[in-house]
Amino acid sequence: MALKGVFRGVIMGAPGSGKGTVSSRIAQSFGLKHLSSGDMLRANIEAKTDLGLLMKSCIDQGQLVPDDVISRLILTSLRKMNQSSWLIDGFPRTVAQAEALDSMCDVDSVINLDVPFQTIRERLTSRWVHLPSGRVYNIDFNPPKKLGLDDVTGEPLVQRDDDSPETVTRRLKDYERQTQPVLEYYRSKGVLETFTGTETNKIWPHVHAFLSKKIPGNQQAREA
Ligand code: G5P
Ligand code: MG
Repeated sequence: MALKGVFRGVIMGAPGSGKGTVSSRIAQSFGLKHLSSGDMLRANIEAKTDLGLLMKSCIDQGQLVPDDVISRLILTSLRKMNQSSWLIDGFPRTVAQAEALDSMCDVDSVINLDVPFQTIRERLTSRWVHLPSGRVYNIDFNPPKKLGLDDVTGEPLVQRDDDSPETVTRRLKDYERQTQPVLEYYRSKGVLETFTGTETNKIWPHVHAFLSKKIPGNQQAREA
């Protein structure tokens, strides 16, 4: 059910298309809460929770975790945010997950980042992440101030186990097979908005302009 004054968004796109990068800009500009399914799973692995231990090999190999596991994790977090505006990154990734989300609430907009696979392959080999916060760097695009260290905490950055070239190939194939039908699902509901390009800095002003029209006026949008 739609809630007046509250924005509920999803950001989609192939692995490495820039969902995390664009989400943090959206969260900063529009004051939305950002929920990343991948960051939540990696936080569980890092904390060695039962869920993390169970899902680690699946994630490292670039396979999707079971629909019921991820749906429970995300919907539980969303319920705690009841009156807030939010943006989910990385969920839903199958039609079954989209239906689970629909059973809880309507989504106002789905932003789809459409980036060529060759561009993605090049990006992911030079991605470095700060696991506790989910902050993402790239040696060419947005390097950390000090090589190998997080800008905010100074803690070490790591490369994700699922960013090896073979695993990236598998993730891109799975995306085509399992996640592209979700785009169709949202297109048929009239909430899908696609942004195509090879550079986040060129895509971002269009995303900003689009959301400025969609997000209720009580959230002050900062300049793109
Ligand atoms: P995740 O964590 O959701 P993916 O595979 O969907 O992982 P990923 O890899 O996190 O997505 P992204 O967030 O789309 O990519 O991209 P990003 O990190 O912002 O950008 C990628 C790199 O490019 C970064 O280094 C960034 O700095 C750089 N970059 C950005 N823009 C530019 C640019 O313009 N130019 C250049 N040169 N570089 C740029 O999911 C991980 C795993 O968790 C499980 C699955 O196992 C999944 O594989 N999982 C789920 N399983 C089932 N269902 C779900 N819903 C699941 N969600 C997660
Ligand atoms: Mg991400």
